[in-house]
Amino acid sequence: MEKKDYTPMWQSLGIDLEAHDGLLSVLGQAYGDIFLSQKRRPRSMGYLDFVLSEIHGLRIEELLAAKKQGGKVIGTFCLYVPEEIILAVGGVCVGLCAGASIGTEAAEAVLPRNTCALIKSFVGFKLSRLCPYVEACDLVIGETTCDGKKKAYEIFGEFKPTFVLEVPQMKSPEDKTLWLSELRRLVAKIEEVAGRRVTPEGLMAGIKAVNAKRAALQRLARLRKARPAPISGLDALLINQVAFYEDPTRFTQQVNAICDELVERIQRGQGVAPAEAARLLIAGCPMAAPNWKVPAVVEQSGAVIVGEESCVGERGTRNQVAETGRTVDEMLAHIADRYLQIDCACFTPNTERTDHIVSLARELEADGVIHYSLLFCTPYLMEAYGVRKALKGEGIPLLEVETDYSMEDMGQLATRVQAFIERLGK
Ligand code: BJ8
Repeated sequence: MEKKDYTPMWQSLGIDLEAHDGLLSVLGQAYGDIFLSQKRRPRSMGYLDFVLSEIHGLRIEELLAAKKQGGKVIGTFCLYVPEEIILAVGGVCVGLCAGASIGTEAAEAVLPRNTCALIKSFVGFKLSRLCPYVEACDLVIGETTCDGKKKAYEIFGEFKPTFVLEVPQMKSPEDKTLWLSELRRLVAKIEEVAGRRVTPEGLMAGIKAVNAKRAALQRLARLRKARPAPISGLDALLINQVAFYEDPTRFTQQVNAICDELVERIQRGQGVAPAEAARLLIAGCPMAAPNWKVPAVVEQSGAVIVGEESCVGERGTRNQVAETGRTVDEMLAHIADRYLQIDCACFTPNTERTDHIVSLARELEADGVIHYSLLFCTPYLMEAYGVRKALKGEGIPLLEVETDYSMEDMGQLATRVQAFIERLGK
C-alpha cells in the first residue's frame, strides 16, 4: 500500500520539514536494523511495526481529528501526571519525553551542556520544531521532580503553554496532603483548558481505561518470567514506549492479543532466545522512544532482558487506582494514593525502589542487573550506591552503565556487556 503524504499536516503544525524528513529516515533505518532483524518475534508485533511506521502520521491525524471535535491534547513528561484526569474530560494524553539526540545543538544553546539527554532531547525537539506531538498539544504539564526538569520547564514554557505540578519529594502525611491539593489544582486547570467539568462518571471511566491499560502491561510483564523468554526485551520496551502515545483502549486490546500469543508460545516452549541465555533486569532511568541503544547492545550480545525497573516499564505500570468512590474528590484521593506509590529516585528516602529491584530480580529469575543511568542524572546516579549495596548483599551481579543518546560509546558498551555476560557464566 502506498504511504500517505502527511506533508501538508506537518506543515500546518509548523514542523521543520527538512529536519523532520532526516529524523524519520534515521528512525526508519534504526527500526529496521534493531527490531525487524530480530529472529523468532511474535507475529502480533506486526501491530507495533504499524504503529511505529505511522508514529508521526496516522496517530497525529487522529489527534488533530479529536481536536476538531473539541477534544484537547495534553502533553506530559512524567509518570506522576495522572492520565485518568485528562481522559475524564475527553482529552488525549501524550507522553513527550524524547529519546533522540537530533535536537541537542538547539537545546545546548539554552541549557547547560551537563544536562541529561532526556531533557536536552525534549527541549531540542521543541526548539527545532521536530515533534508533531508537542506542536499538537493544547497544554503541556511539567512537574517538580528533578532539578533539571523543573528548571527546563521555565524555558520550555516560553515556547508552549506549560502548567507545572508540584510533586513532593518525600511521602509524609503532609506531603500526601500537598499532593492531593496539587491534583485538585490540576483538575481545575484541565477543566479550564477543556472547557468541561470533570464528572464522577467521566473520572471513573478514565480510571477504568487506565487500569485496563496497566493490567495488560502487567500481564505482559508477568509472562516474561517464562523460560525461555517468549518476547525480547526490545519488543517489550517498545510496547511500553508506545503506551505513552497510543489510544489507550485500542492499545489495551492489542497488548492483550500479544499476551495471548505469548501464552501459546510458552505452552509450546517457544522463546526468542535459548533457555540458557543470560536473563537480565534493567533498572534505572526511563528509556523514551527511540532510545533503544542499551537494550539493542544487550540482546545483540546474546542475553535477553526479562524486565525493566523503569518508568517506561514496570515502575509505570504496577499498582492500580481503586475503582471505588462516588464523588470526584473520593476518586481523586484514590488517584493520589496510587501515584504517590511510584518510587522515582527524585524522592528521599527511596529505599522501596532498592528493595523492589532485589525482589524483581528474584521473581524474574534474572542472572544479573544492569543499572542504567543517563549522564548527569543526579537522582539515579546517586541512588546507584544503594542499589549496588543491596544487590551485593543478595549476591546478584550488577553492571552499572552511564550513557547518553549518542552512538559514540556503542563499541565500549558492547565490550562491557559481553564481559558481564561472561562473568555470569553464560
Ligand atoms: S517518575 S524517572 S518520568 S521524573 S533522566 S529528567 S530524573 S536528570 S525522567 Fe522521570 Fe518522572 Fe521520575 Fe519517572 Fe531528571 Fe534523571 Fe534526566 Fe529524568
